[in-house]
Amino acid sequence: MPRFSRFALALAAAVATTMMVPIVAQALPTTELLGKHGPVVPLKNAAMLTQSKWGYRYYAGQQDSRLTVRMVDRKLLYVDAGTKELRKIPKTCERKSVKRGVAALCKVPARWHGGKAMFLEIWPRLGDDFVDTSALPARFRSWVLADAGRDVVRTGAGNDFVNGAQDADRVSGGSGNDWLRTGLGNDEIYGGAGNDKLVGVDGSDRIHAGAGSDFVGCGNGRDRAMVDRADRSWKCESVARY
Ligand SMILES: [Ca+2]
Ligand SMILES: [Ca+2]
Repeated sequence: MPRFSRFALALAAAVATTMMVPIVAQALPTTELLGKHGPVVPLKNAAMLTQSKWGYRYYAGQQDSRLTVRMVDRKLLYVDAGTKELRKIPKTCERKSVKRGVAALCKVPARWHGGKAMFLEIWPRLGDDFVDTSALPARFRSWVLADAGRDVVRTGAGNDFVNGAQDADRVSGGSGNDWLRTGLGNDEIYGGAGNDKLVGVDGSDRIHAGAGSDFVGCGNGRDRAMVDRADRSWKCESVARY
């Protein structure tokens, strides 16, 4: 076969695969993950931990995760008391037994030594999840996608990102310049110290900007914002100043 035709075939296959993903994803419940090559990875009461080029990524299914990530002996200790099985961990992590749930102790790989920011992506997805990374130092940046469910998320000293997406969530960013977005539902957001971007979107939200020059976007619903002189607010029905 001429080289070009082989290339065109490969390209067509790649396009077909890419196009398949959203179709397959739509047909499946969102509690399942699509593997790299197509097979479905169900995560009923289970979670997975992988390494990405940015850091670590933790995924869980529809159970109510109770995840805490903190530093122990310069390593990252993940404990999820709401998950029964840790299906997969990277080579840099070891499993630890805990009274309730699952745990893994993970090294900080060499590429993130010397204070380089490492991202800890946490996707607890469905369920009423609790995620606490509040004890982490600033070099660790949490990216939490909490999705549906009444979630509680607390992040640490780093510049963190949280998307509460749906339902009533309670999110606090700790120090650092955080971007906290809670989406639908009546949410409560605490920016803490640092220059934060706090966005309530829909529902009647309460937003506490904390210290720093914050942007508070309340959006739809009857919202209440607690701000100081350094902050800007947008579409907040009631604004109280510290
Ligand atoms: Ca933070
Ligand atoms: Ca703040």
